[in-house]
Formats: sequence, structure tokens, C-alpha cells
Amino acid sequence: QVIALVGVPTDIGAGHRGASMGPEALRVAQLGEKLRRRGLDVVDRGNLHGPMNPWQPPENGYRHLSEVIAWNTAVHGAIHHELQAGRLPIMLGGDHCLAIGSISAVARHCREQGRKLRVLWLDAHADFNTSQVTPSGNIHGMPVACLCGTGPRELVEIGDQAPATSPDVFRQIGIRSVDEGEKRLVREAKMDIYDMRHIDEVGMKRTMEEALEGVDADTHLHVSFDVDFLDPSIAPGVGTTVRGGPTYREAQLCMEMIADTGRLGSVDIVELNPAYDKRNQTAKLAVELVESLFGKSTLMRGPD
Ligand code: DIR
Ligand code: MN
Ligand code: MN
Ligand code: MN
Repeated sequence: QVIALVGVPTDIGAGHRGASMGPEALRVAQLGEKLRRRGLDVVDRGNLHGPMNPWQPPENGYRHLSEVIAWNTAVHGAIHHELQAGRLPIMLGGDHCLAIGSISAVARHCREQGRKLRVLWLDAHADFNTSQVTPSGNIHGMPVACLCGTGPRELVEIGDQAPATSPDVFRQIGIRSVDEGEKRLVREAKMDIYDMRHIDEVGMKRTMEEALEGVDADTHLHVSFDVDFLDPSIAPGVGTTVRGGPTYREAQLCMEMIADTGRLGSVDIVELNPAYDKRNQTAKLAVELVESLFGKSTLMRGPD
């Protein structure tokens, strides 16, 4: 199978500028080359295009709504095109609002193929805000809500079906920052959240076993990797660091256990912000973790 890298250079949904430089930082960290060295076929589609960031305050609870719609419409089309052609897309963000476009495309593709969807949402945040409860108006804090049907009509309706998907497909891992109003919403939606306390108590191994339960040969696994998932001591290159995240080893185990399923079908790498990074170390770490996601391990494991 061919992996297709799709760059989406925008920070349109974020509260800090700079995630627009994420795709290039991942290329500088040799994402494509490293995957090719693992024997994988990789094509780089270059970058999508969209409106500039006008850096305006929120209107009616949303910042840059029309621009967010434009970018996500482009992402949906590009990611669905790659899936349709049988390729495994890796979206290089860009901020996390872009997951509305990518995951709606993946959900559409799963319906067309009669496959089940499981989304692993690796993040410090639940990204389940609405215009009513958002503390910021930043749409990168809202993609999961939009994908599940709560949000501005134009975002909820991106794709073949509205809503694109439902809370039961998500497993959120690494969560440690949920806004006050958002807490009630994730509870009402019965979101399956493996927060840092859960990881502290049962460990990453058990957490991933639980999050991957029920994944079978008919399942398409989508990994939405917000780089702020990682502890800021190892990943400073994000706009919204939250201390107390997974360590290097915990993150590696998480990625390796996903690889072991053999069901990985699509990936987002989002919120990498080179303006906050030091010598591209966070991009390099993200690339290393994505290598593990695609099967890099110390030994040849599993049945002989
Ligand atoms: C915060 C920050 N929950 C908000 N969100 C995210 O503004 O809605 N930061 N996703 O990365
Ligand atoms: Mn996020
Ligand atoms: Mn399709
Ligand atoms: Mn986040």
C-alpha cells in the first residue's frame, strides 16, 4: 500500500500562530524518507491551499469560521481522493480543526467500503467544545463535537452524511485538559475517554488494550495525533502545552500497540508548532513515533 502525505499549512483554528509551519517541519525531519527506509511506498502530495489567517476575534463563538470551512472542505476532498485510490493518507497539519475534514472523509470511505471506523484521538484536550461553552472561540477545540453533530451547520455537513460520525467510534487517550462546560458535554455524549489518571492507574498497556478492544479485520483505524498529547518536557513545539502527558516510553508503547493491530488506515499529525520548538526536536520526535506507528520496533516480535 502507498502512503500519501498531504500537507495542510494553516493555523486557522488555533489560538497561537505557527502550526501552519507544521508540514514543512515534518518534511525537514524527513518523515517521508524515514518511512521509505522502512520499505514503505510514500508519495508526497505537497500542500493544500486555502485562505490566509486574518487573525480576527471570534464572532458568535467562532473564530475564522468561513476560513475554517474553506480549509476543511479542501481537506475532505483531498483525503477522500487518496482513500478512494487505495492509499493510506497522512495529513500533515496544521491545527486540529482540520480533523473535521480528514475524519469526515475517512467516515465516508468506511461507509462506501462497508467497514467499521475506530478513531484513536491522542490529545491533551477532548476538543469537544461548542460555541456556547468555548472559552476561546478557537475551532481547534471543537472538531470532535462537529464530527458528532454539534457545531456550525457548514462544518457538521462536510462530507456525505451529517453528522459524519458518532461518539461511539472515538477513543480519546492522554486527556488532561477539559474546559468546565466541555466536561458536561463529554459526559452527556458518553465519550470513551482514557485520561491521564486512567493511564496513571492502569498503565499505557492496559489502556491501549481497552481502546483497541473490538478492532477486527473489518475495522479501519484512524489515528488523530495532536502533538500536545506528549509531555511538554519532550515535545515543547506546540502552542498549548499541558504538563503531565505521556512519557517517551509510554508514547512509543501506544504507537507500537496500534501498529500491532495491522489495521491502521489513516493518520493526522496536528498542532506541531515550529515557532515554539527548539531545533525541530518535536517534529523529529513526532516522526520517530510515526515510524513506530508503522511498525518500527526494537526486535522482531510476535509469533515466529
Ligand atoms: C481549549 C484548547 N480547550 C479551547 N483546546 C485545544 O480553546 O477550546 N488546544 N485543542 O490544543
Ligand atoms: Mn486537539
Ligand atoms: Mn471512498
Ligand atoms: Mn490538544
